[in-house]
Amino acid sequence: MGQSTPTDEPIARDSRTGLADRDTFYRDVSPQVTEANAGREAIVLLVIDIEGIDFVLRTFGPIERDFLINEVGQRLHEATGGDGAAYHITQDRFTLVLRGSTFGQATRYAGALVDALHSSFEVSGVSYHLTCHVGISHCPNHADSVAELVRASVFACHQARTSEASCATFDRAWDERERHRFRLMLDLGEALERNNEIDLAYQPVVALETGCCTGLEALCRWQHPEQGPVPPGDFMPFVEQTPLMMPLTEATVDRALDNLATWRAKGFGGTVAINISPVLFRRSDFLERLFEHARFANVGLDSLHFEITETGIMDQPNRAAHVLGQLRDQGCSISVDDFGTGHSSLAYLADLPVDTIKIDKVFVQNMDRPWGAAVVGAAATLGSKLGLETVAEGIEHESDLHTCGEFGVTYAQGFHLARPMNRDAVEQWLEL
Ligand code: G
Ligand code: MN
Repeated sequence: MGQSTPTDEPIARDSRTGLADRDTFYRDVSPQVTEANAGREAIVLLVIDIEGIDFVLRTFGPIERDFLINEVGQRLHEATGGDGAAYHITQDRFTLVLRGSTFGQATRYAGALVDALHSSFEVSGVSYHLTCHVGISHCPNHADSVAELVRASVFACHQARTSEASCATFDRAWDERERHRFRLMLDLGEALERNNEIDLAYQPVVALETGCCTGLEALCRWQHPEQGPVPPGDFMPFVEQTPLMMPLTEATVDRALDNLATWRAKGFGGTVAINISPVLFRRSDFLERLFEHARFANVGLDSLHFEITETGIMDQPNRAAHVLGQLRDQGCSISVDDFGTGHSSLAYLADLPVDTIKIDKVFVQNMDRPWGAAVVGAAATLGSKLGLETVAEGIEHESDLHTCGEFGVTYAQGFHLARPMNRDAVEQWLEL
């Protein structure tokens, strides 16, 4: 008695919840992690992320927010029945530490916590529902430090949110995938600065009636110095979420226009098509920068074609219509890419400033089935009624050309006609 050891120190309480605070959490859990690492008592960390607290702060104010947090803390405390130690570590985040627990017990606790927070809260006389996600991780299985254990459980919360589940256990493979993507994005930033790893492949588009090539679609290829070729599907969806989308598009436009200028000088009369991500429509300088790049190239803007996915257009139809209209005013032509796979309002298509519909390959490759034939036929008819041209993508057999011709499709693209090719191979293919 009288001798003060760390565990005798007064526990810092969060004045809003009555639960122990973040400093106490780290102080308590550090020795438990050391024990677990030494092969003694394992621990499980549950992180509970609450959504909706900030809404209460901005709608009702800080007093109501604190009242709500206090209620949440009380429910968590009651739900654990004193078996685990609950802490309040940030405004929207609580933790529960379970000692010697198995995953099965942890999952049951997580379920109990979710249930406890499920029923509504009274805030200023209003009945209010919160959403929560619980992430679970284990020491020593998933982490060997408190910081790493917190990271693992927070990551598991993200897994739960992404998969629309209320709770999830840390998944190392998922974590590795996200880290890999993150490293790829860092590498892509450097690759764009070095300007020697991103190359373009070109895939011809051919007029069905004449068999002549009227355009080339530029497709990005990334030759990673260590990993070799990275398929576009492995990096494009993630680039869209970063500021790298604009420099990547600018590099593509520069390269494509530079190549096209050479081919035009040798007698090629077609266009070059660039796939544009609709996230760029939100940049106020998008068009200005694009036109600036085109001015430096030795070809007119009417030789530039842009492809935008149906989903990309329909996610922000007014903005898309505005940007596409400006591109068209400058002489560029536009395709709706992957037509048929998105949620398209057909009425909207009639007013959209576009020239061409690219019918998605999933339908073209299933024209021997009633649904494939129905979509290709309907898209061709729709195009012709609206005064739009149609391209059938993914042509892999001679017979597809014939069927598309019968439907009245105007252009075709696919491995049967030509695979995406590098610059030299395209020149040979075009016989320039
Ligand atoms: O969505 P978008 O049209 O931009 O997709 C182009 C992609 O389709 C490219 O990666 C290209 O390699 C691929 N592709 C082009 N032609 C064919 C084809 O005939 N069959 C298949 N399976 N893929 C193709
Ligand atoms: Mn495309």
